[in-house]
Parts: sequence; structure tokens; C-alpha cells
Amino acid sequence: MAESINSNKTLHQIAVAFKNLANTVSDSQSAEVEVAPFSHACSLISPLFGSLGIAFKFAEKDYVAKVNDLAEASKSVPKLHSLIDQDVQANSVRNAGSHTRNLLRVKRGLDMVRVLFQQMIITEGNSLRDPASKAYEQALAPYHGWAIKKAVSAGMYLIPTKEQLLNKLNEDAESAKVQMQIYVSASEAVIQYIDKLFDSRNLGTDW
Ligand code: 1PZ
Repeated sequence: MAESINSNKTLHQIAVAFKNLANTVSDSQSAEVEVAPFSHACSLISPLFGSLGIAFKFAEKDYVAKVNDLAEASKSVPKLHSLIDQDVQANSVRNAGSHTRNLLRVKRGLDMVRVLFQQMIITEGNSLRDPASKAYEQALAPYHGWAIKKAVSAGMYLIPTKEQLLNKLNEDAESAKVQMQIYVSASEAVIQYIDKLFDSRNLGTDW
């Protein structure tokens, strides 16, 4: 009963989708992740942007476009690794808009949410500014130019409080913590898997 009441909540959906992906990844050394469930799981993150308000519209647009590109690619390329290998063969890995480049950007978005949730779990008080700033500093800022960093730091003054965010997500603090913790662990495994795909092909992940 509690499960069915809970099941359509954003955080619960995110937790379930990433737990399933993490299970695929840990099945064996030679695990192969399919693009479709991956891009679907990533698309579940998008509603979080809406809860952050207008300030991060530009981030949402960028993220959603890249996730949509992966979803589109899944129709012809079934596995994440084949998506990368195709770009390697075409020598288009770093090209603007390539699937591989979009995958790397989306992975950073997942990492941003991972650190954000991790910080929300351990940070006392009602402000999201420290958790959000730490997450941005760690996951995205090193790859952004000054104009984007300026826009983001301006946006940080407009983000809601933790209470407002949890209300919008229809969560109380305790249930939110449980779902966020599931995402933190599961996304870590998925992120490591993607990093390995890049590293094993000597593509680097710092561009
Ligand atoms: C309370 C939480 C506050 C969250 C603050 C989120 C700040 C994110 C700001 C990101 C701005 C991104 C603007 C566009 C950047 C693009 O230049 C790059 C490179 O794209 P390319 O040249 O390859 O086309 N895109 C990215 O770096 C991907 C950014 C993904 C952002 C996902 C963030 C997820 C945060 C969700 C928070 C709930």
C-alpha cells in the first residue's frame, strides 16, 4: 500500500531506475548497459530542474537535449559501449553534439546530482546553497568557462530552500533521505562504469 502511494514520486522513480542500472553493471565484469534504460533513467532527473525554479532553465535545456539525443540513438545503437565505438571509428568522439560527448556531459549531470544528494543528506539546516555549490564545484565547474560559472553562481541565490524543494517533490525529510541514499550508491556504480568505458578506450574524461 505504502509502495503504491510512493511509487509515482520523482525521487522514488529515480532511485528505482538507477538501482536497476547499477544491478546490470555489477552483474559481471563484462556487463553491457543498454542505451534505452540508461537514457530513460537520466530523463527522470529532469523534473528536479523544474523544482529548482526558473534560474536553471538553461541547464535544464542543455541536459534534456543531450538525454534526448541518447534516447534517439538507442533506436539504432543498443549498447552504451557501441555508441562510443561508433564515434571512435568515425573519429568524431569530441565533436560538438556527438553521442559520446553528450554521454560524458550527461554523466557529469548525474555526478552533480549525486554530490548534491550526498551533501543534502549530511548538511544540517534548510539552505540548499552549500550542497548545491559543492556539487557544482566538484562535478561541473572544472569544465565550464567563466560566463557559465557566473550565471550559475547568480542562480544559486535563487534556488529554493530544502523544505520548499521537498514540498515540491511531495516528500518528507526522512523518506527523501532514503531515496537519495539509494541514488547516491547506485549512481556511483553507473558513473564508474561509464568512466571505465572512456578509460579503456583511452578517450580521457577531462574534456
Ligand atoms: C539545488 C541545486 C542547484 C543545481 C544547480 C545546477 C547547476 C547546473 C548548471 C549547468 C549549466 C550548464 C549550461 C550548459 C553547459 C554546456 O556548455 C556544457 C557543454 O556542452 P557541449 O559543449 O558539449 O554541448 N554542458 C554541460 O556541461 C552539461 C551540463 C548538465 C547539467 C546537469 C545538471 C544537473 C543538476 C540537476 C540538479 C537537480
